[in-house]
Amino acid sequence: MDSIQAKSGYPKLDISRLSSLIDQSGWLKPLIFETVTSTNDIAIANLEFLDSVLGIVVVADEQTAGRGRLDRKWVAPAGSGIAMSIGTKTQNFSAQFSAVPLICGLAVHRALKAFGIITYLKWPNDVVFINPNKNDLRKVGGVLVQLVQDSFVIGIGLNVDLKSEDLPVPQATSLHLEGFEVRREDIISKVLEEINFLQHSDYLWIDDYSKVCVTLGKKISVTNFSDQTVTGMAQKVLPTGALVVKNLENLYQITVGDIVHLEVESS
Ligand code: BT5
Repeated sequence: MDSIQAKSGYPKLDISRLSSLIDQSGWLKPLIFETVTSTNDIAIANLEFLDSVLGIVVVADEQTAGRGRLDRKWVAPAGSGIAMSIGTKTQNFSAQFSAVPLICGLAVHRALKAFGIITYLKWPNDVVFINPNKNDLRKVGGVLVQLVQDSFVIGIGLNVDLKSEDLPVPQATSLHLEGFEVRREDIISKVLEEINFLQHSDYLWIDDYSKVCVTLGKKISVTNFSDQTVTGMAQKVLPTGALVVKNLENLYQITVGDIVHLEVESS
């Protein structure tokens, strides 16, 4: 399987190796595909497995309709990165829905750190590198969590081998472009291990999340679904996952929205 090239020129997933790595995790049923619309869609269609297993994980080489939040798109050529979705009952998670994207972003951060790769988190769900020369953020991954009846479907996208000519947006990057070469199967396995650890434990995720969250301490502007914009200082993250933003008039708890950092990043 390893030697076969995906149609984009990126290597295909090594399905037998990936299956055996996932089997070792002991709690997940793997569903691995060449092409799907969105791994979240396939996970949602297979949630009935959760009557007999603790979790399912859907992995695909290619998504034809990968999704971000708010109907945005997640775009990546076949084989260039990780597209995976985990389905698990909400009762397996000690945190509530609005905190799950943050915890899973932290799981990606922790998994990459195990390979010597230091990433940061932009509230709520972006996994980023800080470019020390230009003081800007480059997005390497994102998390999309859906609540479907009594289950969470946790979608994770990560650019691994993506080359510069295939970048979907200028502010994107990949592990390869940042100088790291790691096999996708190994990263997937580590991310699953971290999610399993974080979902069950009483681990105080907020402290660790806050240490790597580039949004905290920054002057930001955030726009919610109703197009209301709040500008202020991002102060802290609450156990609900909400971001506390303070300005001269008020203290706001933001649970959903897009953040614009109004100052340059410090490295
Ligand atoms: C996210 O949304 O960042 C969540 C992305 C989750 C993708 C995974 S892949 C597996 C699973 N199945 C799915 O269908 N989805 C999940 P958001 O914060 O809304 O960011 C979306 C924005 O990121 C887009 O509007 C683009 O600007 C940018 N973008 C799209 N593709 C990208 C990529 N490959 N790398 C970096 N940025 C990208």
